[in-house]
Amino acid sequence: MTQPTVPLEEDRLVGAVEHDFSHDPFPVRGLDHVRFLVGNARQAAHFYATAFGMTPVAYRGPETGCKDYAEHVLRSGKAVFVITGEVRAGTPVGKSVAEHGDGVVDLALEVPDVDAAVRHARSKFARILAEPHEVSDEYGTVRIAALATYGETRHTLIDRSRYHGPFLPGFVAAEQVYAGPPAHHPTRYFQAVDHCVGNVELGRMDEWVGFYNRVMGFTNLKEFIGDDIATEYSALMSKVVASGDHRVKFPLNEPAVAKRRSQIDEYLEFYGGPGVQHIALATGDIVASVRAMREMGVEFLPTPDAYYDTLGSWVGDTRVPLETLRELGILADRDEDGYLLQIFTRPVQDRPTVFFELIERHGSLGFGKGNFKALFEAIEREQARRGNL
Ligand code: TYF
Ligand code: FE
Repeated sequence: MTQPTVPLEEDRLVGAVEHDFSHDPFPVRGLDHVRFLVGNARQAAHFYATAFGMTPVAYRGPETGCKDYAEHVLRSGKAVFVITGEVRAGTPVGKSVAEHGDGVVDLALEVPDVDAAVRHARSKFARILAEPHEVSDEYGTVRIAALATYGETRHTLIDRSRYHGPFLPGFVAAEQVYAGPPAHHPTRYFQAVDHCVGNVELGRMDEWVGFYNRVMGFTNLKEFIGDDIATEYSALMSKVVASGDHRVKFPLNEPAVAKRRSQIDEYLEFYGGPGVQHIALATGDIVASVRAMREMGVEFLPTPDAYYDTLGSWVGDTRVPLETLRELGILADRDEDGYLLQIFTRPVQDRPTVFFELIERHGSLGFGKGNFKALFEAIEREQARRGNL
């Protein structure tokens, strides 16, 4: 089973590569969805529909026989978010939100064989949170299991090859009350999830990299933030693991001891433990996406003018004129494979925890190493604004 030679636009955007799945111990088709637990799912779903231009596609809640929770499913291209909140007191969702605030609790993976994946994970001593089981409704059957990862985060594993409903069994199609983005906006602000970043405790990054190597057969990508960058200006270390064809990429951060308080320590304190730090969204037109999202009230980290005074000399020409990058605060980086454009939002809840990145790749398979200095300085200015530096 090898990839088709003409990749989908969404796959090109996230930098997918050829991969021979027949020797893969834990084949992964891609990220199935990202699940958020929030205090008020109805309002959070409204935010992702309006400010992030996502389309409501499915729902379950008390009206559909799901007594304790409301779950709103939204899509933008291949990216699927599930926004879950409790509808009565005393559920585990409420307990999680009370402790961590709004956050990401599940990076669900689509796999071709749930049983084989769990068998492999078990042989590598992964913690199995749900054994393989089937769930059905009138649209078909899915096979599902779940593995524990850092903190209280999990990876649900889903084989949906025998299912054709709006999302998963039990969900109904969303009522289309939402008008969609204004006519002058792109119909989608992003096409897929590019990567999902986890923050783990001091000294535990390599353990979690090892977990993904062993349990999922993920390989390490070459870009990492080591001691050199950590002590100079960032106070964090980072390594990236990826699935065979790189559709799924998980950078893992840990705090580093440096001159300043680490942004990762700030996260760990305010989230109450390890968890998902940021979700990067792949777009084919970052300028249109940033303009649209800004107009809808999304706040991006400002980049100082001085960054753009030297940018041209090392990044060279990009699709977007330097003046437009400067106007919108978009960062650019180039490596031997090509370049990328990226920008980061402020945290999207009151706690300084989860935020988003928009990324437009042109060949580069990196994560913006050339921007780490400018980016981390911007994050530290925000940390100082919050009084947490
Ligand atoms: O995902 C990445 O590696 C980049 C850079 O706290 C980055 O987006 C790394 C750590 C961090 C913020 C951004
Ligand atoms: Fe990132």
